[in-house]
Amino acid sequence: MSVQLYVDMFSQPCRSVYIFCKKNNIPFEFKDVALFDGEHFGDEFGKINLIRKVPAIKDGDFCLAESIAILQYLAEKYKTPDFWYPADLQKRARVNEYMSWQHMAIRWHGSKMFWLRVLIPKILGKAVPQDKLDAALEDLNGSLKLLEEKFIQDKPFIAGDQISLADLVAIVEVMQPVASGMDVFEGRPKLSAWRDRVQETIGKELFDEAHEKIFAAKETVATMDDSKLQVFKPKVMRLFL
Ligand SMILES: N[C@@H](CCC(=O)N[C@@H](CS)C(=O)NCC(=O)O)C(=O)O
Repeated sequence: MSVQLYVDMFSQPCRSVYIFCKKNNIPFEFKDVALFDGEHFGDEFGKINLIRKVPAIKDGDFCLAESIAILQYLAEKYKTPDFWYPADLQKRARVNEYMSWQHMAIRWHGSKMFWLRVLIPKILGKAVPQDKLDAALEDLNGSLKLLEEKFIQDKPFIAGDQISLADLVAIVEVMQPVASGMDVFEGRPKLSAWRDRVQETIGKELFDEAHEKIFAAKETVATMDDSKLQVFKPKVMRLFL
């Protein structure tokens, strides 16, 4: 029986799980959960993940949330090539180190940039104040610097010579501000070369397919009915402004 994958491809962690399954020929059933239609608040999804966030999976009777836990579960269940989640204690720890750090760093700062540049102006009907954008940029720059200097260093990939879950988790987050129209690679040759290696290893076709929806997001949001996004307003005001 194949795994049911509950995802919305706007979402970075959904893209990492999707790419991982495709790249490793893990059989799955794609279950689209349209976040902007509030489908994650419905009864059906509530039975899969009470946290009401994507991604989530259902494997037989077993439901699992949280992209990192899902990636680790799939890597172990399907015995994917060792480099994804190395058995070697210290290599695995290096992968875990990145995956533990990224939630409140690249993920938070890259997402915030996307919300401030694409979604919030649409929700509020006006541009975000420049000081908020400047502060968010400073945070994102700080995280990107750490990604380069602490995690990539002079290695081809985060855990060494081969791609791992850490690179996959990293690239989908780095692409989120890019989809808002920012070139985060400009002036960062180390990050650009790493991005090229990760893209090449994943395969450009799969990489582009997984990112198609987020790269169309600016246009999708611009033409979206304003009222549709108002449900996010209280959360946005609390988190980002
Ligand atoms: N830590 C979670 C984060 C999941 C998450 O934040 N998902 C977002 C999309 S990127 C979501 O479902 N948001 C819906 C909401 O907050 O209403 C993971 O890695 O899976």
